[in-house]
Amino acid sequence: MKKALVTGITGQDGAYLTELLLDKGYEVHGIKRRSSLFNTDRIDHLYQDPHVDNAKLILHYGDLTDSMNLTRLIQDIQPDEIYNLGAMSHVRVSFDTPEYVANVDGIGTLRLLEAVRLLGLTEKTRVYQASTSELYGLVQEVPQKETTPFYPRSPYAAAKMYGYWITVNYREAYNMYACNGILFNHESPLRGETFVTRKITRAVAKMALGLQDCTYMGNLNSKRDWGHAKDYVRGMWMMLQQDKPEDFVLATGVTTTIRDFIKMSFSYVGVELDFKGEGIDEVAIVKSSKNADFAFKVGQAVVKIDPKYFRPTEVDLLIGDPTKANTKMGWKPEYDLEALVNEMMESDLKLFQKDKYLLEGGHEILKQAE
Ligand code: NDP
Ligand code: GDR
Repeated sequence: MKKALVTGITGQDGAYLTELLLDKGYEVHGIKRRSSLFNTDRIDHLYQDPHVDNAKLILHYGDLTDSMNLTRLIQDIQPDEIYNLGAMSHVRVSFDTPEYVANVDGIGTLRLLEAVRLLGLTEKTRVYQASTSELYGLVQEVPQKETTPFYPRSPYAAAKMYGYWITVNYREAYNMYACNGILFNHESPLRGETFVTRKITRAVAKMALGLQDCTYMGNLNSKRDWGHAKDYVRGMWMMLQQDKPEDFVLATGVTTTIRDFIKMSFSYVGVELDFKGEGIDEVAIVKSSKNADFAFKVGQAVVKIDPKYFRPTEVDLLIGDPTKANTKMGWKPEYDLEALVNEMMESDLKLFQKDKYLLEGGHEILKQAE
């Protein structure tokens, strides 16, 4: 039985990857951070009682800023595969916490690789590093592929750039099986609430159910190549099953503006939008609403701009070329954008239906910052 160690197991990708690895018969060890509230919502459905023999999912407290913790865990677990998914992964927030992001996303990667080396596990343990299309940043070439030059545009991307190169360096210097997955944006119903797709599907669901009138967004012009996280975690696993370690781009090859993602999400609830104005004055207004069960009114301003969501430097266009992953590993995405939007909308409508029942029953619904 293979053993995997997953950092970032409580995140979106950690949850889908854990499900996949357990299905494949792995014993999965995950590092979770201590927090003052439970933070395992995304993997609670996979929980196994550690008091019962043969638990295949084992959680450990830890942190990518703590070398001793990482070294001890790797020594105890002796993993066949490490998936380094842990990161402060929000690009906008990385401008507010640049030093922390460098420590976790950059040096954290080094801590793991060096622990594997110092423990003499370079021949046993394979390492997957969660690299990102944000490395491409300012457009140098489209579509972006493994050979496209990097030009990071945020503290997050700069930290991930260190993670990328230190992974390549440990592969070359110590003959380790270590590889980078350069993954383009991937989303799902488990996506963090403040990333743009989930922010949109949550807001549309709340508005449809009459729980909110309007949402505030940032730059609607940027374009992203969005896939489904389920497809992408399958690609991560495939990268660690090859004969030799290499870096791969995972992407769909289709790019879409934020504005079009908004249109698609509203279309799921039968609403057609009119976009008026430009820049910070842009507003999306309900032009027609076909589904009488939902709370939209013609003329309702549903999306407005708040410059606080703008980034000091933006990544305008991402579109990936997944040819190498397709030809060398046989990877291709099964979901298209419409199927992704539909799944996210369906899930968020269900989620907020609960709030609606609570409200109707006289209970208070608390608001959260987005
Ligand atoms: P999430 O933000 O959903 O999850 C991040 C995970 O990292 C969480 O489990 C979080 O724990 C954990 N984490 C944060 N800080 C630390 C720390 N100091 N020590 C240990 N763990 C920590 O990200 P995703 O699942 O979306 O992404 C997974 C990885 O892939 C990340 O590295 C991300 O940067 C990268 N990536 C993501 C893409 C995407 O589109 N989703 C695309 C390309 C790369 P907690 O739950 O406690 O916050
Ligand atoms: P990104 O994802 O920065 O691509 O990083 P995000 O969903 O945060 O932003 C995508 C684009 O949408 C624009 N945008 C907004 N973004 C957010 N979050 N909130 C808004 O209100 C809003 N309005 C417009 C952004 O400016 C941007 O252009 C994600 C993360 O998962 C990274 O960890 C990962 O590495 C990359 O994808 C690939």
